Amino acid sequence: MNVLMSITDTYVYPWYISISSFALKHDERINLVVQHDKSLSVKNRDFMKDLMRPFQIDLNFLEMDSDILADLPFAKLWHPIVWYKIFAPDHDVFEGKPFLHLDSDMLTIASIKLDFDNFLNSGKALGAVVEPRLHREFETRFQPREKSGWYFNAGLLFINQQKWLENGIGLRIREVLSKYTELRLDSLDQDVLNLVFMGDQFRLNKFLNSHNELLFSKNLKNGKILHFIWKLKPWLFSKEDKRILCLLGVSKYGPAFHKYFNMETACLAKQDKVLSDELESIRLELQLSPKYLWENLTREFFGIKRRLGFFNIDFRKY
Ligand SMILES: [Mn+2]
Repeated sequence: MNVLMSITDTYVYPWYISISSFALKHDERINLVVQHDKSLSVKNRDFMKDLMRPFQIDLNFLEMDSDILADLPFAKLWHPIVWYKIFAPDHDVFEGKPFLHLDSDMLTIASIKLDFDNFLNSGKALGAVVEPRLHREFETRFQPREKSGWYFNAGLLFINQQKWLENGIGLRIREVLSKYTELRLDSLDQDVLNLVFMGDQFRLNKFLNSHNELLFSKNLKNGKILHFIWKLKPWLFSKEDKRILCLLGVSKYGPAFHKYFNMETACLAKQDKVLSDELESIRLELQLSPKYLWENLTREFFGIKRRLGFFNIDFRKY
């Protein structure tokens, strides 16, 4: 299984949760490539290698050159890491073999078997999960072709690199990035991909990318991979974030969310001191088995209170 992820220094911690939970729930050996630039230090790269030792993961790094954005003024307004995943297939990442792209804000909560066969047989360059929340909005904003149609979330993607190159997707991405000057602030790369594909993508099982916003719907019961979309990331919660969440009207998720996540967990990605203390504790725990790591650390990272459980998901089983 070939997996691609992109991160910066501030995402080492959630990245670890994402890939370790994925590895523990997926029994094939993982060939992992992490895309990064200068925003991921050598020290952290070494640390990530240490973290991966207990797992069936071969970790390699692909340092991206931010010059790929040089002729795209709009793209340069955001951190280059936003765009790296959409330019990845233009690099020889996995010797032309199909691969999975995984965001670093995803938690694999049930056993998964990722079957690429149907996707490859479809002849499509991209496989993704529908994003119903934004679909209607996308239609009005970008007026895609009549017949086409469904907006996808770009957190988990199947990529057929050969088809991607054959169809000149990289060039079309550049065209879109030159044409549009204003995209949704929180869905930049996702909007670009949707504009390029316009519905011409393979539809993956929705449970492979269950949004945390659906935490309280039936979907999560069958969810396999939970995606902490937008700002609803437990490791980013600070008092200010909570205030913003309320202002933006997503507070309806608040009370139930509070019940399962400890909202007082320090903002780990933002507070270096806390982050380094936590990382040090992981180092110590590394002497223990992956099962132990999952059993103890993952739960704690997400602030899930043991006594409360997590709907029908029994963390003790993992
Ligand atoms: Mn994400």
